[in-house]
Amino acid sequence: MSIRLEQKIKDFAYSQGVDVVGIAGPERLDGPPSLDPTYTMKGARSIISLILPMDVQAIYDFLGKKTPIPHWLDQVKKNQQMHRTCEFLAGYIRSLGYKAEAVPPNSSYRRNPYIYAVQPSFAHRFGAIVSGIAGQGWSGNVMNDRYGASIYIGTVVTDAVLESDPIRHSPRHFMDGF
Ligand code: B12
Repeated sequence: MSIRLEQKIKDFAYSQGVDVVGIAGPERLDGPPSLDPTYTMKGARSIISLILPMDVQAIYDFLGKKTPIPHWLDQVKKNQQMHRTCEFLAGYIRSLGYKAEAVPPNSSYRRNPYIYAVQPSFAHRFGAIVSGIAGQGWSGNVMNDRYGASIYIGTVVTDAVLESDPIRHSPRHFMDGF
């Protein structure tokens, strides 16, 4: 039996050390401008959303005023790892005959006449929600079952029409349940 494209994509991401991966197809991407994958790549129809956990002890050390450095280093390391993984995953999808691009985890903004505007090329938080791997939290950040809100998110866009993963929780799951 041949392996489905969605499963191949997930298996590749798992092989890169990312254990939370979700997929959203075209019907999930009809939303606010920052959920539009075609800003990143013309013809994009689906997205793959990935999650890496933060080093939680480093957050305790930061908030406990012990030292901020481990959290800063973790942030740099995980963003780089996420960017690299998304670039590799996009390359893998291209090797299967589709178009694909990685969205940078951070510092990628839409062109705007106001030079300090921070409207992202793609909102990773919206992407994680519509891919079924995260839900809205009170802080504005999104939360995942396994890692809570202490996560970094990455996104790959592709012109492949992929089947969406199920949305497991109601929109208020983390707001009412935590
Ligand atoms: C701009 C930005 C910042 C700016 C914020 C400036 C500002 N005043 O808004 C600054 C530099 C301050 C910042 C800081 C941090 N950021 Co930041 N940031 C971004 C960035 C680049 C764009 C976010 C954005 O504006 N999106 C546009 C809006 C329209 O969409 P959105 O906010 O993503 O969508 C959500 C909200 O709009 C929300 N929402 C809309 N309406 C309403 C109404 C209510 C009531 C509620 C509750 C929510 C809500 O729903 C959407 C889905 O969650 C993203 C990367 C990206 N490209 O997505 C990272 C990102 C959001 N940041 C992230 C992180 C981790 C951080 C930090 C924790 C980093 C750190 N270690 O210090 C801090 C702290 C943030 C905090 N206090 O919560 C993560 C969030 C992970 C998560 N768990 O959600 C992201 C996704 C980066 C990543 N690749 O993982 N960030």
